[in-house]
Amino acid sequence: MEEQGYFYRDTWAEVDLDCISENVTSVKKHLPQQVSIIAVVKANAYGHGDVQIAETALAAGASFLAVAFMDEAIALRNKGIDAPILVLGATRPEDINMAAKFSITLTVFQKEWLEEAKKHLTTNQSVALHIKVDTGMGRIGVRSVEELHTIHRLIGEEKRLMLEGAYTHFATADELDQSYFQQQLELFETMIAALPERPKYVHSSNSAAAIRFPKAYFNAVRIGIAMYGLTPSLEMEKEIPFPIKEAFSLHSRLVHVKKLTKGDKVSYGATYESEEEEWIGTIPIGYADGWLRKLQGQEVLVAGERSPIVGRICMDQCMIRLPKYVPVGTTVTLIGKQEDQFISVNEIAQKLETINYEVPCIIANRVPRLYKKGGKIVDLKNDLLNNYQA
Ligand code: PMH
Repeated sequence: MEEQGYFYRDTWAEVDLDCISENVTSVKKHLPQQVSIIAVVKANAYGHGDVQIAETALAAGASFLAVAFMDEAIALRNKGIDAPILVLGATRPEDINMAAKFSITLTVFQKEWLEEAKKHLTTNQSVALHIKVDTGMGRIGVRSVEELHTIHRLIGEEKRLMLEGAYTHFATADELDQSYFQQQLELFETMIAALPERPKYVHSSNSAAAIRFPKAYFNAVRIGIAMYGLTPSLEMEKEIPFPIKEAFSLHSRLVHVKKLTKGDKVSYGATYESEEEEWIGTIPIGYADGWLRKLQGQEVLVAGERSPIVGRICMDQCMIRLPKYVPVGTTVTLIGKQEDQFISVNEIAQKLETINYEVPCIIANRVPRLYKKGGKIVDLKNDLLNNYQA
């Protein structure tokens, strides 16, 4: 984008910040008062926009943020976020001074990491740490009481290191069969009990566990997908006792409309052939925007009706078969609502044979995100704004 808040192509995503806020509020109401919410805003807030989601979540009652990498935490600091931020993933041990500089909480996941990090510590400032316990996710984390004790001792020996938390992550909290979850929870309880003292924050639950398993609350939960209004899995959809509202929608506009006659072809490979007179529209979104070629055949909404994507999806454009003549400039909704029709993130995920988490994440940065509050787009230059106001 040339200028902040301006863009020159009619393809955009809308993120309804009121939905984010309501989802956080609903989760908060569902939890006992002493349980803090850690809003998971990694990967540009699952593609929704890091700082906008962070600010909204904090205003709605989250007290901590979590990201995957220190780069994401520093980006939030540079955008003015001063709430505590936990880096869930591995940070290079030699970068520990950056964590001190930006007041970023790091994850300790192995004793060797901690030994290395301590060697690199040159700052006078302190660094807060959460110990990650691997109870069965098998990704990163401490796997024995012995290692946990060593880590506790190594932290205790260094005044600039502060043990602030301990956590684990469930592999199957969204599945109906609870046996593996139960096993992980029990192991986590054993590991926490083995610590000489309980750190300030003990947390294990993702959205699914925070919705379903009060016994796994400890005193904080890490909420990602539910905050965005998406279900952790189709399996447990029915178990969500409060409404969650999808915040993400995706739109474009017709840039070209034409009538084809029988036998005319559309797109690479000339694989689509019109069977009769057909109105075909072109929209400026393609696989480089994350609208992947596998979405050929997926329907989009035009003038409140479903229209299929026909022919191969190109890098920056794709074609749709219109129900009738529709003028250039008409809004096409690829994800979201039009009149009484709705294309959910889950519908797109199903077509892509993947999970809903992936969908907003893969919509490229090339697609500008517009933010809605009170049903209106905010933070956009006035002359553009008129174009996008519902
Ligand atoms: N905590 C950790 C450590 C995570 O990795 C995630 C999500 C969350 C909390 C939030 O989970 P939720 O979105 O289900 O609420 N991590 C990932 C992941 O690595 N792949 O998909 C989701």
